[in-house]
Amino acid sequence: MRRSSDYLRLYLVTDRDLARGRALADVVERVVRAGVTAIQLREKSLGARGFLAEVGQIKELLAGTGVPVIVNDRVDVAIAAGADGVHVGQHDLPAADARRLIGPDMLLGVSVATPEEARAALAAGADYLSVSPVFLTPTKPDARRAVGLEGVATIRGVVGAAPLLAIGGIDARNARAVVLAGSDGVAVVSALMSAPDPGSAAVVLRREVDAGLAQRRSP
Ligand code: TZP
Ligand code: MG
Repeated sequence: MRRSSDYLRLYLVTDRDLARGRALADVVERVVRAGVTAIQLREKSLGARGFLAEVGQIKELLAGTGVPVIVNDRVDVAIAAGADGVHVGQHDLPAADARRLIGPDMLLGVSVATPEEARAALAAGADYLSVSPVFLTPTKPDARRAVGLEGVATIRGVVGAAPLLAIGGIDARNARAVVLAGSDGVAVVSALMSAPDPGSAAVVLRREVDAGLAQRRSP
């Protein structure tokens, strides 16, 4: 289990439909050069073969960077591709089953919205939790009720120092507040995928996160 939460500082969740026609690998390469610390590949319509090929391509692209490649939902694809981790929600394979299948070394992330879900995910072997959704977002219209900054603070209050991420409606205007509320970083889709210049958007977001973390650590 990784103890450091540095890889959660700026976490891109991909959505090829929001990439303004750019190739996914192109966006990933640009944002990683600009300070993104983790990539979650999220593919809701690709079959297993296509998804496997995509994970392989992005892994190759990021080899040697130290930036983990995490697969959304598909534990089988994550294992077959040799990904660095897998991320599951409350309606996916239960965290304990995912942990059993991936073994002790791959990263396991779990989306949570309540203190109970957070405690259960940690007990099941999650390496990090993602508070989801913080704000309402058109990127995931079926997301549950937004928990707000208060939700992030409440979950931080019950998980101690466990690595904590937050997702949903986060951009450069609110990223620092999300970190000040207790998150160790921010996960974004549209703020990077749809940005006219994803590299500069990543620089600004990363600056906001780092400023929030510095402020939280020495108020
Ligand atoms: N899970 C909860 S909200 C969300 C996901 C994948 C979408 C976040 O998208 P955006 O564009 O960063 O608001
Ligand atoms: Mg899911």
